[in-house]
Amino acid sequence: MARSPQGTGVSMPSEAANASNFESRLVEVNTTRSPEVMFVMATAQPEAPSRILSGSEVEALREDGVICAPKVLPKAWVDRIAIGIEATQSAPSALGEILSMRNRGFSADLFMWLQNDEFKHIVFNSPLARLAQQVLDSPTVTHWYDQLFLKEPGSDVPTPWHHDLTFWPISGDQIVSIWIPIDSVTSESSGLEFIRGSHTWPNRFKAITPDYNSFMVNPELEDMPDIDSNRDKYQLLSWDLEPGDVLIFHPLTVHGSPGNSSKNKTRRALASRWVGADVVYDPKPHTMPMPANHGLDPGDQLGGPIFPTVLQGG
Ligand SMILES: O=C(O)CCC(=O)C(=O)O
Repeated sequence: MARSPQGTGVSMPSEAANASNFESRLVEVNTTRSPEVMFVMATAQPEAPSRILSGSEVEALREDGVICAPKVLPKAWVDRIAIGIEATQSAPSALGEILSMRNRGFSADLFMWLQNDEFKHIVFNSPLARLAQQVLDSPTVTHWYDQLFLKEPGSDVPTPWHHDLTFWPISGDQIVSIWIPIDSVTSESSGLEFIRGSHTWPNRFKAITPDYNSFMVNPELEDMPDIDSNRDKYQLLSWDLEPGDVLIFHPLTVHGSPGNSSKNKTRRALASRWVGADVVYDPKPHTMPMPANHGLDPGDQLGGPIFPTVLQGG
């Protein structure tokens, strides 16, 4: 399946207006409900997953930088995420409007839990915090942010090869993403692909978004190599998934996905991102702007009402 070519020579639309719009809209995210969030933090009771991860799954994540964990999320939570996505789709945030390319069947949104009670409930009470806890090796489990990736049937929007850490104004080792499909997913319907072991590479690549947002591109970082023209040189991992299965991956594991070439299968997915106690706020140029009023200074441990610590010490 053809993807947009990556790497040196890719022509990235230089859209200064789009970029500054991107920055200003993210800080507009509604953070006025902080006192309420502090209360929910104090009463959070995350459920257990359908099963705990096996020792070999945790070990494979450490070795490969990604695992597929089948049958870990109870159906009730998958259904709840679907309800949240529907609400986000009918009332996207200002940022969601910017990130989505609806005319090409692609919708995205970020920090949905700050706007949407369904996602708030998912952050504080779903099994996601406990799943993260199993792999973070940290006394605390803190929610970083949530993100929607939806590709309608026929969407020609690939997710370019990238790793996540260079998008983010944080640093530390204890960071994990859980990617949760709401629909069954195959490579035809935009299944994610990962390069096995790439989380150990020393490279730090430019952050390329699906809309090639120029705000995010740090000229000091490396271009992603042209993976699609050299697929036989890499160990690529991908899985067919059913609702209830999740992918768990390291923030430096290189990954991407093609457009959705299926004729009738929408591909809805929630990326739920979590950090442990060693992760600090580390603002850098060309990284994702943060919602206003997070209250953190450079070097502060990630936490507070915008980045709630959902599990403390077990
Ligand atoms: O769903 C996708 O296509 C991209 C997901 C992704 O890149 C991520 O969750 O980091």
